[in-house]
Amino acid sequence: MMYEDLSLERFMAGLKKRTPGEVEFHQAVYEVAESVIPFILANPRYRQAGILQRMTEPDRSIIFRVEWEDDEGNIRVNRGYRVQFNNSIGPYKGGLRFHPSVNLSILKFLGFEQTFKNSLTTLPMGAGKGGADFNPRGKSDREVMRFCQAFMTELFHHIGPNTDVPAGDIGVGVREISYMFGQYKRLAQEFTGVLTGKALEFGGSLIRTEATGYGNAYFMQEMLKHHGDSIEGKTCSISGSGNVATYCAEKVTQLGGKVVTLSDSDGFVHDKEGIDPEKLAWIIDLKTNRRGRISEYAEEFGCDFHAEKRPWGLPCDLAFPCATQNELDERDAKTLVSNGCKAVSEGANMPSTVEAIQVLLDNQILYGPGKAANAGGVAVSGLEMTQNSIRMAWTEEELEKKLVEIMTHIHAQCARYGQEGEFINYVKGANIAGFIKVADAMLAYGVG
Ligand code: NDP
Ligand code: 2IT
Repeated sequence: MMYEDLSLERFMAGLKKRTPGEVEFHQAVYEVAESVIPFILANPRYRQAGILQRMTEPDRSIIFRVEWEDDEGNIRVNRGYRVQFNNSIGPYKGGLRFHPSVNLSILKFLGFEQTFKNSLTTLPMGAGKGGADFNPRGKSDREVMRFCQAFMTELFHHIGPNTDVPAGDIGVGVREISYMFGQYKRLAQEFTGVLTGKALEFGGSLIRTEATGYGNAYFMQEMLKHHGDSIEGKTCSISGSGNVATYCAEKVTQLGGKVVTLSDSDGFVHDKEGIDPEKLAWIIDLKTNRRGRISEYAEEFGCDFHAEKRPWGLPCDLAFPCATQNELDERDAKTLVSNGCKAVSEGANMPSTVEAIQVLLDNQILYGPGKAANAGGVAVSGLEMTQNSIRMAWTEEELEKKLVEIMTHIHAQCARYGQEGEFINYVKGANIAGFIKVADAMLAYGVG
């Protein structure tokens, strides 16, 4: 494609031709291209340098075999990945996902989103994403350990504290990071902060576990504050019951909201009384230690469980999708709007479909896209890297203050580039603000 021909339709047609079948990747690029192409056309230096074409091709994608032995002595084979997307503004940085659905398209969408998210944090982090089609569900600790070690035995060759710094994502929490860090340390024969989300005993940062969920609640608070409102007294629906969802629930409750739902891939619980801190502690224990199902909450606390359903059909003031991609579709968005929902803040990556986003924007719902609203997690990962480099650990108060400052700053950047009359289009704002820093660095480096 000639750069003078840059239009959304032609750009997407070219991308789809080069990456057939990568539907999640196409979706993530479309959402960015829609807002960034008009900006590029207004700023010809980006167009002439082919920046968007270059940004949508990862620096490299590494795919490898992971072989391990289960508790019965069977040899098992999985596929491991690391997509190193863009290191223009810092080492590749982004999570590892262990889930049976993992494929190249999903990791490319996540790595692409990470480029803009990491740029928005203002910290010096490039973008990457990786993982495996390994399903941790039902596996023993020893099986998870053997898998993590086998995975790291190959990943080891491709990462390093100044090269690529992975962290957690779906199916990868502190247990998995610890096994992988241990294996990296054995192979490298040195102690370096090559992963973030580590346990506190060996270089982890306070607040990292909580950061994505807390950051998402703070982003919602900031959107509401900017429009003369607050979380106080609001009925809140949250999906997911993992790392992001549970700490989002914790902070939303602290900020005065009433959380009435959480979910997992089997369905959602509806607790009309609100999920208070005591009940939430029970859920965190259920999910991180006992590794049970959210339906057990309904049995324990006597509330409703809706099997195979998502929480968006219930009336709520605020919605926080915190489970996975494409978990909120056009119909869900219409239901939220007709039930009077005021704002949606995404803890998950790309939880809303393109059609759902359009419904929310058309109805002037305050809509915080994941790359802005969930950036608190990777931001505190960046702060973990800093603490590892200076060999110091900051206090919880210092870190939470920095997290709040970063989320407030991200909101301000979105407002700066997304203001449309009275309305703030946070999608446009996040995409353009995230784009500029990376694009300018790429321009400065020249081509080659
Ligand atoms: P966890 O593995 O801790 O929790 C994931 C939750 O989402 C679980 O409740 C899980 O249910 C549910 N879920 C996962 N896949 C599906 C699916 N296909 N359908 C329905 N429910 C599903 O992951 P996180 O909380 O870390 O991640 C959640 C989201 O947040 C992801 O989109 C991730 O990319 C994003 N994110 C995470 C960050 C982090 O720091 N961890 C940072 C920024 C974004 P079940 O147990 O039944 O599978
Ligand atoms: O999607 C994400 O931003 C993450 N999973 C966190 C990445 C990180 O490096 O902390």
